Amino acid sequence: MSMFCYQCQEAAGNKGCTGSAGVCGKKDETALLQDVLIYTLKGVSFFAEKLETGKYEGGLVTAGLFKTITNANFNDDIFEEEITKALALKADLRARVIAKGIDISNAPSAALWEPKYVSEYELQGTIASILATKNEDVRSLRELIVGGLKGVAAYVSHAGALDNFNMDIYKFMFKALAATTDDTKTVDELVGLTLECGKYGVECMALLDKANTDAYGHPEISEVDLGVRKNPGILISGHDLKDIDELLKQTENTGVDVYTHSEMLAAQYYPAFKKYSHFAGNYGNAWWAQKEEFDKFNGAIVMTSNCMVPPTDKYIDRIFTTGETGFKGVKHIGNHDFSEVIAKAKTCAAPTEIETGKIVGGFAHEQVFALADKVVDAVKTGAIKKFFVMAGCDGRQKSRSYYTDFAEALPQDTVILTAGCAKYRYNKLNLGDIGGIPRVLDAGQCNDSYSLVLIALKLQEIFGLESVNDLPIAYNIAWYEQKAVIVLLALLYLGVKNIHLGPTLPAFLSPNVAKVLVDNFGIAPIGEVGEDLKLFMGEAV
Ligand code: FSO
Ligand code: SF4
Repeated sequence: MSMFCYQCQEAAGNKGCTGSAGVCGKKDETALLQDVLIYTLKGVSFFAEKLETGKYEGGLVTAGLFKTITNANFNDDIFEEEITKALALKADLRARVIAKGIDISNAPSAALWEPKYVSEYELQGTIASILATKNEDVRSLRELIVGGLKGVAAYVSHAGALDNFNMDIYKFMFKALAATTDDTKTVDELVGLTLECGKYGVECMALLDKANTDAYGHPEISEVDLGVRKNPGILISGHDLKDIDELLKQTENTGVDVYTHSEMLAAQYYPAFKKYSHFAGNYGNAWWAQKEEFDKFNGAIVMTSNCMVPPTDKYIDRIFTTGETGFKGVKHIGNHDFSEVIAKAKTCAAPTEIETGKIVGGFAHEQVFALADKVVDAVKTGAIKKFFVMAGCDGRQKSRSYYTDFAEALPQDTVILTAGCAKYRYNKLNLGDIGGIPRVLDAGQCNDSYSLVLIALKLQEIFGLESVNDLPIAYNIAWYEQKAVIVLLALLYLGVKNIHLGPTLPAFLSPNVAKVLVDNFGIAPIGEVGEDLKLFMGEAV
């Protein structure tokens, strides 16, 4: 049995990664264990759905789903441990379901699997494989749902780190995961469940937004330095704000500066973090350039979530993981105790400068609402003709230069609304401003796409429009991993139409499922910059 994975945009040949390793560096054995973990969590969910369950069950499913997101965890030992934990929970839930006299005669193999030894885990790979679902439309919808749930899990996990939970989201996870094992579900039912997943996408982004802003205040317009200072540094990447909060506290007065990387750039916009004088700027670019940039950073590096690239020998001894992130041989930090990271940083040279200058961000919902009059005036006077939501992810494929070219080609009377690491394709260009409103408004991380939704809904209200689709907003979204899947499903759930998705449509969309999305939501792939621009600006192509 060899791996088969097609969950991200870089799936080999836009079909799927097979053989000994995926494009992301995930090894065959790891991929099989991930499949078996998901399979086991489906079994857990089959029983959990039938019971009054709590935080433990939801937390375990969330953690497991998050660990299997692209570029989150590459450590086989961790996956074996997670499967063992999930099996123990499953046995317990099963006993509780039986004790209640609930009929389980329709239990799927995922619920009934009870291996005795860890050595049996990998052997289950064939049965747990995505390819075990033979009907390609059913498989496609199942994977769309599981992908969306992984995105939900990531956001729920970051909210949970700040003690924010929502049992309804956990319950939906159980229901949806269990449904992906149910062979009686029709394609229509699975389409319905996919849209319901979008509803919980909105809920989990709202939950995380509340968690982040309650704890750290509302993001505000901020200038972020791209250069370096003279002290040794710690570079923190990923999405977890609780981690950077603790790191900033623990590094105070240590002579070590803290820099953000990739998605952690958004931390620079929060009042609670801006107050620290040792909080330096943002170093580097989107996740995929990390091998070279981490080498040049010289100091300690903390990965709080995906996207992690398998580290090179040049920095493997100074990189650390937290949360659900992991890599064999890389020290994992538990309980937010960063003392080892700080000790390591003190032995390192200061970062090598790779860029200079500043960028501006912090345009999350409250900040944009504060500017609403200015923005509305600009729209009314025609100074702003159109907004382009260009949120999502960046990736290493050359074809992603489309997004830089597209941003550069946009007319001067347009504004880009962005969130996620997709912005690194254009956030350092000099695109100017419109009457003081920057032409790139960065709301923050991919989950802060929620802010973009709130901004759109606010504009709809101000302009008294019936539908969010009547606004002068176009959607040209770049995707890479499963968090982008849940952001997309959330937008579809909110009724947003005509989203362009690139650089390629997901490999896991079968032709029929892709057709459903095209026919009902007007989803379209990207084309050539000039033609796409004409299409978006409403000019004849
Ligand atoms: Fe990027 Fe990676 Fe935020 Fe993703 S760093 S690609 S959608 O994990 O999470 O945007
Ligand atoms: Fe391939 Fe993406 Fe799966 Fe990695 S996560 S194995 S690159 S499809």
